[in-house]
Amino acid sequence: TSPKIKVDLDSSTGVAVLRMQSPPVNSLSLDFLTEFCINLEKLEMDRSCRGLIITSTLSKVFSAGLDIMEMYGKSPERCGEFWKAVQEMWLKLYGSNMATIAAINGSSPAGGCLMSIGCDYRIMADNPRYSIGLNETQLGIVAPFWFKDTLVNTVGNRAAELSLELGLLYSAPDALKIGLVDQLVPEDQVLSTAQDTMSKWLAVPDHARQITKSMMRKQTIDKLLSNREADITNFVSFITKDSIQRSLRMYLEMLKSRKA
Ligand code: CO8
Repeated sequence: TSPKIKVDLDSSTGVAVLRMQSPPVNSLSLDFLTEFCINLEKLEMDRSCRGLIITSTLSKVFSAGLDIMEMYGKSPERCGEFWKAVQEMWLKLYGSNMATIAAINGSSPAGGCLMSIGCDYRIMADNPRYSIGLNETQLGIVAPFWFKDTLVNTVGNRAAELSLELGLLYSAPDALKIGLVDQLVPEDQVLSTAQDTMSKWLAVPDHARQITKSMMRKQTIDKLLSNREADITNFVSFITKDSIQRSLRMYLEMLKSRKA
């Protein structure tokens, strides 16, 4: 199978661009997440890499979030393995020593939003058709506490509460208004703006930036680290419930019928 992720590290700037290239929608399957984590780990270990930009090669979609097919009709063992990979992706990204920028050049619901808010900075294409948010409740499922914590850390408690309870997907302009993204730029300038912004982040001495990042994020990360197994058990028992499986099936049918 062809790689779902392509990484280019510019050794002169120390900036890597990670491109998600898994059609049709960069959904986060177990294979995708595994590949993502391996790449992230390699960059993390590479002392010449100081900054990471995450973007998509697909037109219109950054990432559609978790692959719903990984949560539908799968064994509890497989669901557990999948969830562990989702946790790993977030732990690696949220806790990365690199400066990380999401260059959001398309829609970014649910897990795609989690990946974006796991970065240090978000630049989104100024296209009102693109949306971003944690829409889990719309699928009849519940975003786990660490999704919630990451959102609260990004937009504050009130905006997070509204957004999570209603499962809101924000258009790019609305996302900017609540601070879910930091900047909107024309679509063809998303990556170049990310590169320019990265040079500002990398002008700050690494160790000072890293210690500060850790000070801001450590508590949130430790909370999952000390509840990892319980969080997996909780996910598996929730997602394998008949009622939840029915919600997911209805959502999948809605997705398919919306097409045409
Ligand atoms: N997983 C699997 N397949 C998907 C997903 C997905 N997340 N999203 C889209 N697809 C499929 C579609 O069904 C469609 O399949 P097919 O071609 O066979 O009909 C194909 O991908 C293309 O999709 P669209 O035609 O919809 O493409 P568009 O370009 O029109 O739209 C969007 C792209 C905006 C990304 C749209 O596909 C969309 O809104 N997708 C759904 C996104 C979503 O709601 N994701 C939520 C996933 S749940 C999650 O990430 C967190 C779960 C936390 C779990 C907590 C439990 C306790």
